[in-house]
Amino acid sequence: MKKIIENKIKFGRVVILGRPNTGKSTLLNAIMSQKVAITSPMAQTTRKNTRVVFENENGKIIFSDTPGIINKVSDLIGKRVNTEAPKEVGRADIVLCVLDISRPKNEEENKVIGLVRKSKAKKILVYNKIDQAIGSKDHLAEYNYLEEEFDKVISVSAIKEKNIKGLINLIFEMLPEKDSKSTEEDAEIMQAKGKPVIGLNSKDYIAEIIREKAYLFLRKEVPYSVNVEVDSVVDKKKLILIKARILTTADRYKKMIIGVGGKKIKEIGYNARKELELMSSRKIFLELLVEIDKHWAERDIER
Ligand SMILES: Nc1nc2c(ncn2[C@@H]2O[C@H](COP(=O)(O)OP(=O)(O)OP(=O)(O)O)[C@@H](O)[C@H]2O)c(=O)[nH]1
Ligand SMILES: [Mg+2]
Repeated sequence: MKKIIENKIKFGRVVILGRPNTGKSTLLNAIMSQKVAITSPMAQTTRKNTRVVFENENGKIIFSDTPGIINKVSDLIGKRVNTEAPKEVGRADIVLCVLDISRPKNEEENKVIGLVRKSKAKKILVYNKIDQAIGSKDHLAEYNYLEEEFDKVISVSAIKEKNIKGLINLIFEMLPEKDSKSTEEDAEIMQAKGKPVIGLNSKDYIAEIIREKAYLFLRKEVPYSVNVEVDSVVDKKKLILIKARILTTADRYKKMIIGVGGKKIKEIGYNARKELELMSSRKIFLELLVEIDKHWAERDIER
């Protein structure tokens, strides 16, 4: 009983930072126990900051998943994506800096560390992929020196959902007991809008699922040429009819996305449909076209 009285309900903002591919989006999905962000082995899979509300008996947290920051980018989208994480850090109560300790450290980490250093928020260093960081793949010793810049350090496996509860408890412990009315209100507004249970009512979410499958089945630079637009979602009672287009910037990419005899696009469409059916428990018909649109990146920047 005493513990409950002592435990004040807390509200806070937590921003997840890290270089690309460290498992930030996988970690957010593990925290939320559902898929709220797409993931893939390609860098900068996440293109925009994604905010969701986590709630338990200790309070509510607005988590922001950010795209991984890359040191040198020349393309339009990469440049725009690189500006996302810095925008989010200012209002954070806590920043989580996610590291992939199964991969050697290199200078790519420095930009993220620089951003963390500038932040006035409390700081947690998260060693991720401990399931994979074994034997010659254990690079923990290369990252250890960073610990002194952080308030706390924790090891997790986002994919195996190891120590996720420990991380959530640590976050609640570290959240300041300050007046957090605006965070509380923002969390309520987001929850009223139906987040994090984003579903088929969200064209953006469907587009993300399709983009994820394109990332999984396409290689090299092709995924970076891709954007997905969902034109319509119609409930036909027996099934849901979704019309969507994969946009790409060049004819050679379009050919690769379609594949020999349409094999690739079928694979992408099949896997997107299966996932959307599983999520919605409805039958889905997905009409997926590939189109050349040289200017989608410019439009994306203006948004
Ligand atoms: N073995 C292992 N793989 C993981 C773990 N967490 C994430 N991954 C994998 O690492 C890859 C990148 O994961 P993401 O969650 O997309 O990484 P991210 O940091 O969000 O990347 P960007 O959005 O590109 O910045 C995916 O293939 C994940 O399945 C983990 O704990 N263990
Ligand atoms: Mg991501």
